[in-house]
Amino acid sequence: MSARHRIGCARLRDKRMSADEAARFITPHSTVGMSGFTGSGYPKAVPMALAARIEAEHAAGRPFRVRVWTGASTGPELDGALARAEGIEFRLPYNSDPLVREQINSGRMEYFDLHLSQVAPMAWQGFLGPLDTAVIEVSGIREDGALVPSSSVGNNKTWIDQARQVIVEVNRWQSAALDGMHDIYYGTALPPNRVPIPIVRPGDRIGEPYLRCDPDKVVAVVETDAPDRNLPFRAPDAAARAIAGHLLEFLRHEVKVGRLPSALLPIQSGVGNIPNAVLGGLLDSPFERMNAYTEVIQDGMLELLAADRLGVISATGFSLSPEAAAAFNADVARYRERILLRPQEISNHPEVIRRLGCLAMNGMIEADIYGAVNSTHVMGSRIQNGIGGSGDFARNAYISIFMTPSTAKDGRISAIVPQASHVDHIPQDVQVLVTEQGLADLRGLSPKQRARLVIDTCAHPDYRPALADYFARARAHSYGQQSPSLLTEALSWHQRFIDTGTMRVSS
Ligand code: 0RQ
Repeated sequence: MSARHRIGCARLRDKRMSADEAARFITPHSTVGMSGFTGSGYPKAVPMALAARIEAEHAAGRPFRVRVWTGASTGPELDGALARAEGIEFRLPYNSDPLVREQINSGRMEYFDLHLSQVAPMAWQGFLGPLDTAVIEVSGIREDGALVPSSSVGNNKTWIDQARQVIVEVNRWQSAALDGMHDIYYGTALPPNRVPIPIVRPGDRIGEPYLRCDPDKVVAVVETDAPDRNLPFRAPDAAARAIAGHLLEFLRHEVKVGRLPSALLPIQSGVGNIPNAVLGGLLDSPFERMNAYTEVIQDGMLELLAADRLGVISATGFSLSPEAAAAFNADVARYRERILLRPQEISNHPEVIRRLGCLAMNGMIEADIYGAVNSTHVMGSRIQNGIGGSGDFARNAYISIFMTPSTAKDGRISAIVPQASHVDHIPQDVQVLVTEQGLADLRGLSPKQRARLVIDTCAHPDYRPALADYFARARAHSYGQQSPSLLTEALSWHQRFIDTGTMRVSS
């Protein structure tokens, strides 16, 4: 495919260069805002060239690290390559790369984990500091220099606006038919000038299909032809199928008693195999044509769209298996009218989520008996990924649902604990907990009522006696009886795993 076809703007065509040349615009200790959201639409060539340059500088004894901002997680060519080169000094707002995780947890990298809807507003407010360079993957450049986004939007609008200079990667692997799918809203402002976001249905288009970009700011255009990360999904195991089953039964019941319409309310589904299994379950469900207002489109969402079970999906990026990505790329035109990719401050906007009444379904690491949820920190201190959009959706959802297998690490750890070792979602933001053991509907229950239900319904039978024993003793000896707690013991529950490698306790 000719450059003319993808790069319509003659001025920007003249700025084409190699990734190595483009990476030279990035200087040590500077801040780089990269595109990318859950492995889609991230730049692939410039970060690798930057990593090679950093390695060369380190080999010559010259320190070289940068601050990296993105939309969410990226891929091995970005986070992986830069971490391998020991090139990231500071990272925000979400990461799932194992090398980056290791460097954060060993204290070698600073990580600012924040609600995904708040990244752009914080950048506008100036709290994140100046942005030196934006590196943005697009699927094309129009004659007037406007950018056609690729498979995610994330924070691209903000990075382009705020950066001193812009490097554009034009990726031919991304389908040209993505043109027209995006909805870039330029109406956001800071208080006191904020106005309502005019979305009243998931499919409402309120913005423009392209990213505005001043061609004078563009210092380099790099052509690529490389796939998104596209990790395969595990086939749902028995636990994932059981969780999906409990959840679908719950939703059917809510429809039956008139608390949900027969097409449900717009669904939001988090990342991971269990949310994907739930989407698989919706394929055969009795609900009428549904809609999704979510942040990531995974395989299960596309299947629902293809089967006409979903009408419209509003999101900010894709997270597909290689097969689903290939199938989607071959058939984008078929989906274009029914998928909207928006900036993440809109896909995750609390006001819109609250107005639409989303059904939020997210994974978790652990929940305590009162319904506080830990989504981010294993044993209270090791970051797994980050809060991502789970907080944006959980607090504002019509029903906020969290799910996990009842045990982790081959049964050696209970995902239901006396007290969460770290709290991302307070009990008020957690209405339904689901494990393969069962579903606890916590709405309208006091903390003590919640505790009984969570222990009896969600905990694995191996851990129920110990949890029930803890709760009984807390009832007898706690300082207060609203949320009975034996503080030292509650936290030593976690310490037991660190000391002995198992949380199993005989009761
Ligand atoms: O460890 O990697 O060593 O095997 O944690 O666990 O079971 O693979 O979990 O992929 O479903 O992710 C919460 C992380 C769950 C995810 C989380 C260990 C376990 C394993 C991962 P290993 P699984 P999943 C929209 C919404 C926050 C962001 C979010 C997440 C590893 O859902 O990142 O929701 N959520 N965004 O063994 C000790 C426990 C454990 C445990 C699991 N209780 N104790 N270890 N593990 N439970 C999307 C975005 O925002 C972009």
